[in-house]
Amino acid sequence: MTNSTVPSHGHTTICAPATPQAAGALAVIRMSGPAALEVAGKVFRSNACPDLTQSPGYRTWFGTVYKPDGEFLDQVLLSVFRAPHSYTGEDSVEFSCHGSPYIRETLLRVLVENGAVLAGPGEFTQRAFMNGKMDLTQAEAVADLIASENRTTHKLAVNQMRGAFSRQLSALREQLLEAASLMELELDFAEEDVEFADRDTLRNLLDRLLEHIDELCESFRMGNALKKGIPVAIAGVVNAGKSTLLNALLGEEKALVTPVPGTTRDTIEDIVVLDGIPFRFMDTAGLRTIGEVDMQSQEYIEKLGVERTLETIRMAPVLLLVLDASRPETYPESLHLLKDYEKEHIIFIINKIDMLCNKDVALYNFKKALNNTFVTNELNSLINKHSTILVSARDKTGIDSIKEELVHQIRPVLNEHAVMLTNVRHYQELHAAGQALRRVRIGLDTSLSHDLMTPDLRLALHHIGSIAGAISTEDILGEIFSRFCIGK
Ligand SMILES: Nc1nc2c(ncn2[C@@H]2O[C@H](COP(=O)(O)OP(=O)(O)OP(=O)(O)O)[C@@H](O)[C@H]2O)c(=O)[nH]1
Ligand SMILES: [Mg+2]
Repeated sequence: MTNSTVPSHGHTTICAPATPQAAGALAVIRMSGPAALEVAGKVFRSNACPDLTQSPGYRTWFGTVYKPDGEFLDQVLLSVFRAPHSYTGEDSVEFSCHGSPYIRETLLRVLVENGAVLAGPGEFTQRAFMNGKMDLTQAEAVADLIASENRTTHKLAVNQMRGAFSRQLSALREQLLEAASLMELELDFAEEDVEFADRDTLRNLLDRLLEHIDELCESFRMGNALKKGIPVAIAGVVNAGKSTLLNALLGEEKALVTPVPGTTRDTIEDIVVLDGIPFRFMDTAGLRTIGEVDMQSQEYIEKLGVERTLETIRMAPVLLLVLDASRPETYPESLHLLKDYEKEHIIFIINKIDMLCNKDVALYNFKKALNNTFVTNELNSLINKHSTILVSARDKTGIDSIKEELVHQIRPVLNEHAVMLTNVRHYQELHAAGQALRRVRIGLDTSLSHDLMTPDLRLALHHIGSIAGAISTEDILGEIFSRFCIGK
């Protein structure tokens, strides 16, 4: 279904508070729709503007709001926006009133009594989308912008809102259309056995498209992680000082620390923003091998903790592997973890360094354990790629180095992509488009006739079109806009 078949919402005039439902210095109430100026004019009096319906756009008027019984309610500023030069593309007004819950509620009630209806979540933005003020990715970015809590998520939302992703989608769509027209041209003349489209040209075009789509999909791994903070798993053998390290990184005593091995059973986490990047540090249960155990036993609980740890390590893009410098005999067990989990970002933390007189011994033991665990090639890549930091979590030494290293490793990943996918819907559509295109690509290599490949090409176009909302259903729009706050 295309935009035009989705029922227009423009026939009603909607109103809603745009500021939080709490007392404050000021509150903003916005109203949008064909009767916005007429309804506002019924409750607002201003000597400077006796007839609001005649007001030009981009004007702010000072005046008074009266209740239907003629009683004074508040002195307000009223901003006027005329269609199409408003957020929604419709005639709109914004009341800046005093931030009393009573004034806000009463003003809203008066507007409703005069013909406006209360807006649903995201309805202003949905109207902006319907009226062609923005595409769906930009509308979704508005919600992300409102939710952004740090420099990185703010920047991602702003980029998307300004159309960086939309432009990439347009480029993809154009290339897809080019491929489709090349194929359909051949299809038209199929009976005459003429091959118009040069299959090499088509092949190159598809390769470029796939490369672009894959790069965008790849960016989702970090983009998605960024929204809730990039997960950083703190893992290692029991009693290595993982919880102490978490507390030192957070600057608060969040996790329980005791000398008893196996203290942490559940994953404990919190977010720290480092140089504008949110990291979600996750303390885990210490690793230890536990065989078959009785479900009623204490060990069974520990076993569940270890299983949860392994899952946390699996999903986190960054791993802080904590080694206990006072127990070098546990290094092989910790390092063994790296055989099962291939990670781009690992930082080796040699903890409890305060217990050793000679720090070089810690490094020597570590290198020896690495040597014994890995064959040369693996070892070289491990040592070259990942850094080792000597730490005393107890004395809080080396903590800043860990933070610096995290930013140093992650910043380039964030800068690597011109556009970073953060929205699961966009990822799913792009992934599906990529799969369809890959089938076309295989078809080209196996000399499949074009008429068998065009449905997949059309399918890819459909998925790309869905992202920006050129093709959308009411269900999808409902799902997207219901997540917005009221008044946006
Ligand atoms: N000397 C010294 N002791 C430390 C250091 N870090 C942690 N410890 C001690 O080591 C013991 C275990 O610390 P935890 O932080 O609970 O260790 P953990 O790895 O979370 O342990 P589990 O949750 O049981 O796996 C506690 O007695 C800590 O005080 C350190 O840097 N130096
Ligand atoms: Mg612990």
